[in-house]
Amino acid sequence: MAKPFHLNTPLLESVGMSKRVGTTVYLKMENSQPSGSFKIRGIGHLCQQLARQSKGVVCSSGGNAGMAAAYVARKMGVPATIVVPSSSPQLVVQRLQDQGATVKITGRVWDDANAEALRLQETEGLTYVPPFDHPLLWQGHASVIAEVAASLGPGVKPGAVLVSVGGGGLLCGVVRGLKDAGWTDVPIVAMETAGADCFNAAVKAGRLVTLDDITSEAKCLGAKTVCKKAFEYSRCSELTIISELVTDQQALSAVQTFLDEERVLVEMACGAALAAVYSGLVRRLQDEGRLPALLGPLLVIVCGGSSIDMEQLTLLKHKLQA
Ligand code: PLV
Repeated sequence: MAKPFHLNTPLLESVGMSKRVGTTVYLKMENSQPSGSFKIRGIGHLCQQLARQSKGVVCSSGGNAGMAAAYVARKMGVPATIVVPSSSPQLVVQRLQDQGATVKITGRVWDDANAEALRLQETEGLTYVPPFDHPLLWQGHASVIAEVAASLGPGVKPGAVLVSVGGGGLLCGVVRGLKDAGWTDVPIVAMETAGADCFNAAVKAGRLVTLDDITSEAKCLGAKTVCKKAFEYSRCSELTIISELVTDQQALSAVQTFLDEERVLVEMACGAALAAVYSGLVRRLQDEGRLPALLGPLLVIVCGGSSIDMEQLTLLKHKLQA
């Protein structure tokens, strides 16, 4: 098999988070991937399988899937077109262009950009790279859990895993990884922000739900419909997937605390998962008996994200904390 594009990222113990939760918290630092997020795992794998002979790839993205596709395409010597909605900040457009990609801005939300990417696949004969809904992506993302298992060593198993959910690709990859490791009894806490909550809406309704709009500032969680596989996993009796929401303010506040305590800047999509610790949600789930009171090590997938810098952080602070 070809050498993967992703790195084996550090697994760090967080003293600050461990103190809050009362058990050891491990951070899987996907922010340190070359493209700035976990997305490169799945997208690198998918492109190695599907884009070798391609005349070009086209990816619809809130930003980070695009960053991964642009990076991988550049390394493979294939042109990349990334379609983003107008809600993606200018800084990510610039970063995509710096990776050598052609950027097209279409529509207001990711679903609009995706329609355009699918059109370009047809009219231009480009290889379509989906951001979250493909078995090859999930297979690639599963490597994150395999690495954690190798880092923790035999006999150590997480008590729970914290992940952010946008379209559900990371969630599906984590489930696959847990299955491969023989860890299907490990509960997953699936985090979204209110206003970008297509997974939570589906879990509550007992069917796939398409949101009217994305009103959260966590734009990279902004798919209107979660992928079918993620929904199916939520109903699978072998798995425990707890779907929870935080507010934009909680996600942003988590981004700031994480920057202060861990010295790492991530975007709000990632802040949604971090907020489960900082807002006391994990403690509440333990009090409610939905997570064990005596919890084994908590694994937080620090999914990362490139749509953030100090200017964007200040802007979000003014917008959300006014
Ligand atoms: N972002 C996708 C989908 O956007 C994208 O195009 O970049 N954390 C970060 C930093 C992300 O960028 C994403 C997805 C997620 C978490 C959620 O991953 P998913 O979509 O696989 O559930 C609309």
